[in-house]
Amino acid sequence: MEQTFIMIKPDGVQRGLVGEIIGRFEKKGFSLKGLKFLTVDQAFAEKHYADLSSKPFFNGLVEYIISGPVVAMVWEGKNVVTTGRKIIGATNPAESAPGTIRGDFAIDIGRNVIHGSDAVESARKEIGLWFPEGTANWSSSLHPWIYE
Ligand code: RTP
Repeated sequence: MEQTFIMIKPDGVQRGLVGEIIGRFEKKGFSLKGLKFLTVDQAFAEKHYADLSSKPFFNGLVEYIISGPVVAMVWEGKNVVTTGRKIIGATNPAESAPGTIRGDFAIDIGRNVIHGSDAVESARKEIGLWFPEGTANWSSSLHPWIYE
């Protein structure tokens, strides 16, 4: 089954949105496969955002991500990468729809609360970076009530 990497950024943690965000993924029916609470250093943040290293906002983005603890998660389910991005909402909260996480809880693009992998291949890379030890191996007994 498909997996995605989701990170609650330092602003989401500081604002007490961890339970709310986990609840949205759980209530949708996705399964939690990995979860850790940690503060990353500059080298790690630069690796995570390596694809954006040429962007003018890169240094500010790295500074923001290392400014406090984050919640790193792996969620699993059918189409979880695409659906996860829909639950999260558009990158710029000015354009994210109400009902999405960013639409409901964020205003500025540089404080947009949460990250979600943008493709199956980047999810695989990000999960490998954040969870080199691997993820939990379990299957929800609710599957027959979520999938036909
Ligand atoms: P994310 O990786 O965090 O899920 O975000 P995304 O794919 O929706 O957006 P991406 O273009 O990959 O940008 C990564 C993060 O960089 C910050 N950003 N700031 N100041 C700016 O113009 C700007 N643009 C992007 C955001 O925190 C964005 O989530």
